[in-house]
Amino acid sequence: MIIRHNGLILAFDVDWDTKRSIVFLRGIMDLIDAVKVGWLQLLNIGPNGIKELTSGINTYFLADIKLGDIAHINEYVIRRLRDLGINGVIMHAVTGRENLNGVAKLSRDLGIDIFLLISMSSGGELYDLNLDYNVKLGTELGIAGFVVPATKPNIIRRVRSMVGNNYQLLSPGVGVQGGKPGCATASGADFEIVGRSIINSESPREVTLSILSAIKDPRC
Ligand code: FNU
Repeated sequence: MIIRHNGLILAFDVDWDTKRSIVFLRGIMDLIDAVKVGWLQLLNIGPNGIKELTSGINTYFLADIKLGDIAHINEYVIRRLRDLGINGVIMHAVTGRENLNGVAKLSRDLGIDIFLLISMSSGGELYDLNLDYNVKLGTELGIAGFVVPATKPNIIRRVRSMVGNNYQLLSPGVGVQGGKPGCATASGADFEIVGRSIINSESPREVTLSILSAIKDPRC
């Protein structure tokens, strides 16, 4: 479970080296509840670099590799990510129960949270056609929560109404992709995930603060 102080997760989509990454993160760590890393880090600083980040910054690290393979590969990846200091992982729902069952159990045993991707901020029409099925699948697997798009507030509301308060809903698509800051949490998400609006800004701290005020006092 991600502890909610501010309701904001940073999508840390950068190809920077670990030193620059750590300096940047230290500048806004008090404003965000988790750091989402993924392919950019894996392909640039690699697993050792990720380990340096998770050791250097005291926060919740969410790996967004949208994992979606057969069971034994999924399980290998989860174990490796755990060794790298990762706390939670985003997985595709589309691979289905047989590929997710074992990994869901393994993750609980290892203390890793699984967040199931069940609707995408752009496209993803096959997901949206099967929303109820995938939500039910997630609740039966015993995962930590779901990824739901800020660009589709009706879907956030629908998923929240289906799962109650027992699951955390993480919502990307805020800012550059069109979601208005504050409106995903106002629709029922626990966290908004924001990347480029913060990272590419001249003053990341100010932008982050303005997103936090929108989350606190949404105008949707
Ligand atoms: P930003 N992301 C997304 N849509 O954008 N994990 C999804 O449906 C999804 C995601 C991630 O637009 C995306 O990979 F499931 O710069 C990126 O890291 O704010 C982040 O959310 C959005 O970044």
